[in-house]
Formats: sequence, structure tokens, C-alpha cells
Amino acid sequence: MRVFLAIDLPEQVVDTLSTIQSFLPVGRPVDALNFHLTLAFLGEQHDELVEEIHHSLQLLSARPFELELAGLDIFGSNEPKILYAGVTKNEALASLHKKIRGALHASGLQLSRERFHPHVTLARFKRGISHKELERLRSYVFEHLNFKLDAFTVSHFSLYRSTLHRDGAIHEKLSRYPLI
Ligand code: 2AM
Repeated sequence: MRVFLAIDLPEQVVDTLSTIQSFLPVGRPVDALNFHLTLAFLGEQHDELVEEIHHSLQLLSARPFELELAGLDIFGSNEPKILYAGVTKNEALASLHKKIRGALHASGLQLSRERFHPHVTLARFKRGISHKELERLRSYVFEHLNFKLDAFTVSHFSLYRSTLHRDGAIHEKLSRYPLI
């Protein structure tokens, strides 16, 4: 199964992101029910390994922490791929990510060495958007550069199974791991 670990967002945060997203001039918006902050993308894995990872994550120990979403940005500036809400620099989040990497490694799964760039994806773009669309997208991002949402407490993270469908992925929560 195709799995990933993510932080769920409180309803109020989802509602505000959804409002911001509704003004998006171009692109394929992510369904608000699917908003999340990915901690680790595990990819396609055998059930046995997912079970092993689950046990390893149950043993992970980390404290709850505050998280603040702020600003919009794009991955892929000339050829935009993803529009996302950013995260204010957060040591506790980086530390949780590191612990998760360790737990996955202990279960025999080595994540790619890509730098962790926490974000909440709001929309995706097909290749080859027009110059005009790119201009409209850039001014939309510029207008939302400085937004900031109220911080919220992260008190758990979740394991999701993602199933790809023609009109987008369906994410199903398999387990949650409390931070205490
Ligand atoms: P993102 O949207 O926050 O970038 C489930 O597929 C989630 O895993 C996606 O929402 C995506 O998070 C994240 N992910 C990270 N790397 C991925 C990859 N190589 N392929 C698909 N999803 C990936």
C-alpha cells in the first residue's frame, strides 16, 4: 500500500485555508478534506513493513508543540507544480521529523535524503500553464505572502493510506500517534 505520515489540521485552519484557496485563479485545488502537513512520504510498501513501522512509531516519544502556518509560496517558480501554505520555522517540528526518520530507519526504511520542507499543499498545476496564468498566479501569491494563521497545538500525527484515483488521491487514516 501507498502510505505517508502527516499532521492533521484543526477545522478552523482548514476553513481559513479553504477560503484563501477559493480565490485561486488557476490550477487544480486540493480537496479541503485532504489538507495535511506531510511528515514523511513512505511510498508503496508491503503490509508487513507497514505493520513494523506502526509498532516502531507507537514507541516514538515526543511532546506536543505549537505550529503556525504563514504565507503562500510555490514549488517550481518558472514551471509551478504546487501551491502551498508555509510553516513558521519550528524546531519541535524538525525534531519530530528527525525522530520519525529514526523510527523508519529502525524498521528498515530509509527515506530519501531530500531536505524536509514542511508545507500544506493547496493546489497543483499541470505542465505548461500560460504566461498570463503564471502572472495571475504570481500576483495571487504576492497578495497572500503575509497571511498568518493562529498557532495550534499538534498533539498527534497520523499514518495514512493513499489510493490514487483519476480525479485525485483518497486518503484513509490507518492510525494515530499521540504526542504526550
Ligand atoms: P504534499 O502534497 O504535501 O507535497 C501523499 O501522497 C502525500 O505525500 C502527498 O500529499 C505529498 O505531500 C506527499 N509526497 C511527498 N513525496 C511524494 C512523492 N514522491 N509522491 C507522492 N506524494 C509525495
